[in-house]
Amino acid sequence: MSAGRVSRVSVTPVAFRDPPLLNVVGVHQPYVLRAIVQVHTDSGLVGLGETYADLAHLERLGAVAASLPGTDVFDVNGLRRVVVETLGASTGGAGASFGGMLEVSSAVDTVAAPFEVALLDLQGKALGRPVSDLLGGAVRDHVPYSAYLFYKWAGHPGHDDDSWGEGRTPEQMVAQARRMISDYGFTAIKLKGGVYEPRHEIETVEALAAAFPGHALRIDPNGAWTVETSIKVADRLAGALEYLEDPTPGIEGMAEVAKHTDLPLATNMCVIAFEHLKPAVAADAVQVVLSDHHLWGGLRRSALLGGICETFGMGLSMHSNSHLGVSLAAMTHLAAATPNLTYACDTHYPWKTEEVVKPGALEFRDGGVAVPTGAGLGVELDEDALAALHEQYVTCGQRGREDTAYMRTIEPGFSPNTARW
Ligand code: GKR
Ligand code: MG
Repeated sequence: MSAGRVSRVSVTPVAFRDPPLLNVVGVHQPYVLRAIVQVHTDSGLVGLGETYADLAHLERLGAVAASLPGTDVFDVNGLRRVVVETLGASTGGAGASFGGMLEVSSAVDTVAAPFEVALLDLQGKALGRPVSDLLGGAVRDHVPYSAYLFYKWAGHPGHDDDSWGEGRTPEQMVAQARRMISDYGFTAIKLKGGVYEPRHEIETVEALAAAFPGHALRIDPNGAWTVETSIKVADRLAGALEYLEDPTPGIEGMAEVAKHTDLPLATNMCVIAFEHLKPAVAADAVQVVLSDHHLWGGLRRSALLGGICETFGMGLSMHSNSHLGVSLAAMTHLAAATPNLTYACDTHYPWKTEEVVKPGALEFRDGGVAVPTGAGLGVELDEDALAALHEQYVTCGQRGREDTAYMRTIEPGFSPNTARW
C-alpha cells in the first residue's frame, strides 16, 4: 500500500489517574497528562504518537500539526524542517513538561518526537513491517523492563487508599517490589530516591538486595545529593547496585563522584541533548546514558544516541516518565532494535490503571514486553477510551505537571529535598 502524504493531524490531550508517587520535587498529582497524536494520510492510514501535554507543549504541537499536511510520510527530515520553521526562535520553556526536574534548552526535539513516531508507524503500516524493522531490525524479540519502585502515600489526600498502599519503610518497599515482580516477572529493580534521608534510602536498597538476590538494582535520587553524600552512598552500595543514577546534579558534579567510585553512574538529567555528550565524555562524568525518544527527538535520533554511546564506550539504558501504550510500543521497538541497549528499560506502566490502546498487543510477561510484530507500532487506538480520557482531561482541572505545587497544597512548607549526610 502506498504511504502517501500527510492529509490531517490531530493532537488529543488526555488525563489518566496516577497514584501519589513521591520524588525529589514533590509528589505526583492525581492525573498524568499526555497527548495522543494521530497523523492521517491521503491514502487512508493513521499513524500514532504520544507525548507530554502541558499547555506550552500542546500549543507547539498544534502549530506543527497545522503545518504538517502535504509532508511525505517517508520525509522524516522534512518533518524536522517543519518543526524548526514552525517554532522559529520560540523554543524556550520546554522544561515545563518535567515538573521542574529538567532544564530543556530547545523544544525542537520534544515537539518533533511524537510526529516522527507517527511517521514511522505510517511507514511500517504502508510496508507491512514493524517499526523495529525500520530501525534496523529487532535484535531481541522480548524487551526487559525494570520494576520501578516509588516511595508513596497510601492514597491521594481526601481519597481512598489505592491498592498499593503506603510505601515508606524498607519492608513496605520490599512488599511493593514483590507485587511488581510477582505480577510481571521483573528481574531488575529501580528505586526512585531523593525523598528521605540518604540513610533511609540506603537501608531500602539493602533490604531489596537481601530480598531479591540476583536482581539488578538501581537507585535514582534525581540529583538530590551533594558530591560528598553521593560518594558515601556509592561506597556503601557498590556491591549492591548495577548503576547509580543521577546522585548529584550536573556534569561537573557527576564527574567528581565518578572519580571516587568504580560504580557506573547513569543519567537522564545531565545528558539530555546531543550538545551535552561532548562535555560529559570529556569529563568521564557518566558511564550509562538513559535514552528517551520523547526527549531526544524520536526513535531515529535515539538510535543515533545509541551509536554515540557505543563509540565512546558508554552503556545505554532507557528512561521513562508516566506514559500510555503508544509510548510503550515505541519504546519497545526502539529497545528491540538497539543492540547496545542492554539494561532493562524503565517504565511507569505498572502504576497506571487506564489506557488508550486496545488490549492484546503489549503484555508484561517474564519481566518485559514481547516486541509487537504487527505493522508499524503494532498497536491500535481504542477510540472510546481516547474520548473518555480526553473528557477526563477536560474536567480534571490540571493543565501541567506540578509536583512541587501539588505537594505544597498538602505540606505548605515543602521545598525540593536536598538531603545531606
Ligand atoms: O515520575 O516522578 C517521576 C520520576 O522521577 C520521573 O519524573 C523522572 O523523570 O523517571 C524519572 C527519572 O529520573 O528516571
Ligand atoms: Mg532518572
